[in-house]
Amino acid sequence: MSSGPPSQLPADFQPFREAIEQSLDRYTSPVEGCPERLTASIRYSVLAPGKRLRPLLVLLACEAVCGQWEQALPAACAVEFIHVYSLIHDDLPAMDNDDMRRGRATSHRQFDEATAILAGDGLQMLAIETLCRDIPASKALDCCHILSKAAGRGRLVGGQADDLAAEGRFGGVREREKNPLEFLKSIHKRKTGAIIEASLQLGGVVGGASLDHLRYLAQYGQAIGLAFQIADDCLDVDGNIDQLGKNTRKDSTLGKLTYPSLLGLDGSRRLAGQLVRDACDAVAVFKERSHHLVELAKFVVERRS
Ligand code: GRG
Repeated sequence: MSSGPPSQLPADFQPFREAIEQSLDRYTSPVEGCPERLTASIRYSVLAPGKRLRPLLVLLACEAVCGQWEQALPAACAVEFIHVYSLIHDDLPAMDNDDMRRGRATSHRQFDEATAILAGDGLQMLAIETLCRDIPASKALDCCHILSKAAGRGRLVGGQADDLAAEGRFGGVREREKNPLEFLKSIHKRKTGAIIEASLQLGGVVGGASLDHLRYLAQYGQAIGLAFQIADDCLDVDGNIDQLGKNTRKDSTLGKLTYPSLLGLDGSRRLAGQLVRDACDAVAVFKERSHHLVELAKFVVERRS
């Protein structure tokens, strides 16, 4: 284990990362009936340089519960497909209206809006198709349930809707005025946290985790999900556009409710640090096998991109 918190992932993550990249490439290769332009747009967004945080979490959770992490690759890709769809749709003019993502033009800028919408739609179904086909039948139903629930109206989509409402859009009542910190937590628990928590659960299920072990993984996921969002808010304030590959200072420009706006930068970073310690405590039960999860938790708050 490295002594200090890593700002880049250590070299021993390389085998996981390579396996993820190869699998993403394979799963997004052309299929009959999918127009070339749609395949190109899907591959453009999926194969763009992302951190692969969520697929890594799937593999590391599987490893922590003594599973064979290679068997969790379909679930790792499925969760990345959902994540990428959410980024493509979030960037659309009707949502965040962004022109840069992962250091490149956003999908609707590179292609067009209809293509970007369809790429996102295609990725949602590719996620479910991948789980149904490539996870053993005894575990596929649980995996589909976990991922579809996390990506659904009560979590990812609901959190996104409330986030828009907080900006006074989506016909929004300004709930944020009543208890801003609780409102912010509730949005991010759904919008960011749910998919991160689901990643841990998917890895656990594929690895054959007991119910107790699934609970510890979920606790780790909830803590780093929130820490990740806090770090993201901080990077919007003090991050560098070249390192991040996306526009910064958007939140403050839009007057968005964020952790730094409520707790200040130092207070936000302190809270993120505490959450990382909570996450590491939750997986201490896995002893040496939690080593990579601990490294990744540190990376989540120390990253500069
Ligand atoms: C459209 C239903 C729907 C939801 C969109 C993903 C999302 C919800 C919004 C993106 C805006 C945002 C800042 C979300 C919070 C943090 C987040 C998900 C950041 C992006 O994830 P990273 O940093 O991205 O892991 P990479 O590109 O590295 O995979």
